[in-house]
Formats: sequence, structure tokens, C-alpha cells
Amino acid sequence: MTQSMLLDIFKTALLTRRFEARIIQMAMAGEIPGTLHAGAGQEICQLAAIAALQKDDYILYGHRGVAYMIARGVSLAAILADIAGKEGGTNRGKGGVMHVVDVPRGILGESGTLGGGFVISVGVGMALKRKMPGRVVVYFFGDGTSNRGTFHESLNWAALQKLPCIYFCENNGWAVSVPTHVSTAVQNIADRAAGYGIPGVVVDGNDPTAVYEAMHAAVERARTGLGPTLIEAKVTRLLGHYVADQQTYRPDAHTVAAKDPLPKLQQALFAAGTLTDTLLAQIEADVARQVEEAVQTVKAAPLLPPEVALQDLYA
Ligand SMILES: Cc1ncc(C[n+]2csc(CCOP(=O)(O)OP(=O)(O)O)c2C)c(N)n1
Ligand SMILES: [Mg+2]
Repeated sequence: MTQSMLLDIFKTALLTRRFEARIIQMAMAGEIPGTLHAGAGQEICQLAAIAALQKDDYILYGHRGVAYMIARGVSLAAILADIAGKEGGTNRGKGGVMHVVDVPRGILGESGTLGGGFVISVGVGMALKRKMPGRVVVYFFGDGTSNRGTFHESLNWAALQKLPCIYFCENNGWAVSVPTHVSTAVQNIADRAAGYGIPGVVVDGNDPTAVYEAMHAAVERARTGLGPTLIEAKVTRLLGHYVADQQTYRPDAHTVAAKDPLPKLQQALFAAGTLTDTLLAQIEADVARQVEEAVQTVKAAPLLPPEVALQDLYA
């Protein structure tokens, strides 16, 4: 990765971090009805993975964080409006953060349940293979979600059909309050790839270059018709499962901040001379302005009228 790519990732990660912190503040203050599963600690990994994609590739995501949408160009105001139940959201304020959907930007969202995206990704992969060869779909999901039956049936079919699907597991060691080793029989989620005859790759999710390279190889493989790859990035969930989680179950709740990859990337950029005090101050000011503009836009937007709840329903 070039320094310019790393700097872009740093800027977007910082924007995501500040934006999410503001959303959490609003949710805790009761200013918005929605909630957030913060992506803090996982943003750099998510952004490095997306950097290996083209703009016309598709993504499906789970529920943790908003970096995916910001990276694909969804406005902060549209994301916040979805969480706040306001007009102006990508889903007209109905979906919360889990259902930010922006098809022109390649964001296909998530199904109603975690792990539903595996099955959807197979359908998308079949459509791409037939109608849009050369394009790929990535499903970002968590370690806990990999225990759904949908994981196994989908990876089997995607592998058999050599679909252009990439399965990207963000293993943060937790599914709500359940540590991965309590729920999962294998050491690495990526070990399961062997069961489907596809490559399984473990990467350090705190290292953007390692994530980018693993993703780049998976994308090349998928684009050229060789089929799926399962990537597992080991990441750190810095905050609770969701906004109000007290994390009483978590032994490292007070020490986990030391594992934050964002200050480490900042230091690396300083060491390379890419970042300076002046530039950092400019970036921070720009981030603060963008976040506040989005908050003010959404505060001024109307709440959805109740009858809208019955619109756009399909059965
Ligand atoms: C099918 C299904 N089962 C359970 C839940 C409730 N649930 C929401 S988040 C979550 C944990 C997910 O853990 P993981 O996949 O590791 O993602 P993380 O939250 O760690 O990012 C659970 C069990 C759900 N939404 N859908
Ligand atoms: Mg998890």
C-alpha cells in the first residue's frame, strides 16, 4: 500500500471513530431512538479490505460499524438519519445501522438476521457470474455469525460453483458476551475453508497492509473465475457489543484500549513523514466539521410519520 492509501485509511478511520462516538453520545442522551454496534477498533481492517475493491463491486455487511458505508461514499447525514428514524436515510430512516442499503454504491446491506447475508451473497454471486463477469461480492461478518448453518451451505455452493464471492470474517473474539472459544470448535474460522476446498487465510486485522494484500489476492482469484476465499482478520472490539453494554463479563474491558490500531497507524504515518502536526490538526478540524454538519442536518430533519412504517413492505 502506498503512503497515500494509508493516509486515506487513517482519515476515514478517524472520521468513523469520531462519528460513532457522537452517535453513541446522542443515543445515551436519548436524542435518537436508534442504537449502534460500534466498529471502534475494526475500522482500519474494514477500510483496508474495501480499498482492494473496485467501486462497482458489491458488499454485504453484518452490523458492526459504519466504516463500510463511509468508504463507499454514503453521506454521514444519510447514515445518521437511518439510525435516528428520520427522513433522509438510505432506507428512509427505517433500517437502523444494520440496513443501510445503497445499491448504486454497491451496498446491499444485511438480511433480517445475522448470517442471512451468506445466502444472499450466493445469489448475488450467481447473478454476477452470469450477467456481470469480473465483478465480485464481499460479505463481512463476525466470528459468532460464522456458526450459522447458512455459513456452511453458502460456502459449499459458492465453492462448487466457483462464484465470485469473498467471505471476510472480522474475528473480534466475542459474540455479544460469549468468547469465541466457548462457541467455536476450530482454532481459526479460516480453518473451515478446507471443508469447501477453498483458500482460508488468517491475517492481523490491525495491519492494513496485510489485510489489503490478503483481500487483493482474494479479489483477483474471484474476478478470474477461480471462486471464493475465506479471509479471517483477527481484530479487537474496543467497546461493548452495543451502545449501553456495561461489559461486566469482559476481563479486559479496562485494558483493551492499548490494542487500538488507530494510534499505531498515526504513529507509523508520522514516522514516515506522511503526517505532520499541522496536517493532523487540519484532519481533526475537518472531521469535527463533517460530523457536526451531519448531526445538525439530521436534527433538523422530520421524524417519519407513522404511516410510512406500512409502506415498502413485501410479503
Ligand atoms: C440469527 C441471529 N441470531 C442471533 C442474533 C442476535 N445477535 C446479534 S449480534 C450477535 C453476536 C454476533 O457476534 P459476531 O458475529 O461475532 O459479531 P460481532 O458482534 O462480534 O461483531 C447476536 C448473537 C441475531 N441478530 N441473528
Ligand atoms: Mg465477534
